[in-house]
Amino acid sequence: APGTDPEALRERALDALTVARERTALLTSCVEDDELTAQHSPLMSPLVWDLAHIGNQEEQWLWRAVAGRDALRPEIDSLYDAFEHPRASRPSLPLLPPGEARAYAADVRLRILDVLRSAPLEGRPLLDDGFAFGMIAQHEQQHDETMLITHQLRRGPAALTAPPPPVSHSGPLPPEVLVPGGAFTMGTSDEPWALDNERPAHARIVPAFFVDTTPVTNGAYLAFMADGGYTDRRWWRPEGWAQIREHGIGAPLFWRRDGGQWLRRRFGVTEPVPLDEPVLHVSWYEADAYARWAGRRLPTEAEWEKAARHDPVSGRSRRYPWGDAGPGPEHANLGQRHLRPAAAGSYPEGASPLGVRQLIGDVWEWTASDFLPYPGFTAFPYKEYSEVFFGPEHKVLRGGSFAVDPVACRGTFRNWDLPVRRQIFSGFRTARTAELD
Ligand code: AVJ
Ligand code: FE
Repeated sequence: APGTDPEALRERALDALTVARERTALLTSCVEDDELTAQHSPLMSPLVWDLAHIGNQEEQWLWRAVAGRDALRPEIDSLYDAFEHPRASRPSLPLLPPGEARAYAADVRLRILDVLRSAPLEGRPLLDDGFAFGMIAQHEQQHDETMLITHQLRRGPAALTAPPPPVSHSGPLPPEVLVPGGAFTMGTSDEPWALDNERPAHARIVPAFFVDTTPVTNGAYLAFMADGGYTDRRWWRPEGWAQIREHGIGAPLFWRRDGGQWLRRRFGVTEPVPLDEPVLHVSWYEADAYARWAGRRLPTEAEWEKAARHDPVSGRSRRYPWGDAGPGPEHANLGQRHLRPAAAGSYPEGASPLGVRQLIGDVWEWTASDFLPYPGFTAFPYKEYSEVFFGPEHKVLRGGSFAVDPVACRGTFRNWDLPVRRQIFSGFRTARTAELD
């Protein structure tokens, strides 16, 4: 298993925490302080809330739970408790102002670097393999993605820039790939920093199915739109139909029609919608409607994971589609290196054994499945990470977007959201059951 050597683990934890903090610093320093306290969208927290929440979560888990120390600022805990205050109400809370929020997060971090130098990385479930440090690095990176969503919703000139993804297309691809039927191992019991909802490993029988080789592109999605997809009730779940009617939705979020062409706003820049890029900012209802229009369906979560992890030669499940090695820039579009998905068909080196591309990175992929616990699930270390969200109201997303850091991305990683959500970096691919003969 990666990192049984304690010094290597310490190094890995230090690196993960440092990378996360550099990203947090970028996301909270590329705009003026008054923009950190502003409400850019009622869907999101002010950026300064995320910043202090990151520090507070680190204090609660690493300073108090791991190191056993007393609370540094117990009076602020409730301000940064996501369950006490809905996002829309956070701007009116007496939040720490930007300077204090930065100083608080930095103070916690200095203490934690000290804790990390001497903490035993075994002997307690929270410490085994440095889990708590990995969990907190993943937590910070998840909020960094949330802050990037806030940046995308923010009006005004661009605050962030990044080069476009590399062009790595290798010629025409088959539109779909057959994944043979049979059992595979879903979830994990030995990935050191896997979160509670990814555990335990268990056998799943998945009948044969076809899955799209790449995520659905803007060009394909435009064909659905041109065919009246948003005005034909046949394709829509009743709740999805109600949402598009009520809000007058007729295109992915951030799109705007300009004469004969579609434009999109992306991090402060307006540009023509690129036809070969995976569609982004669609709800589960839009993904579901597109799939029905195409005579297909969304893959189940088990199908997605089998496509991403099952090696038909060895019969075992890999950590990533390309193997067990962590993601490099040649494998996947991750880590906010680029502020957009790469063209469909990119990253040939990141393909699965059967040739499915871009399962990791680019866009979060909606699946057909509700967010439910695996058999044998135990909440760890707290019920509010996963358990309180289990149920039919949340749909699972898989694979991670360009905004996900590698530390919070693997073949087993599970994300979830409400089916109406569109501001997240969400896209999808479709599937169909392989008919038996
Ligand atoms: C797993 C992305 C749905 O952002 O709501 C952050 C992650 N949990 N702080 C979220 C999370 C607690 C979570 N998601
Ligand atoms: Fe959080």
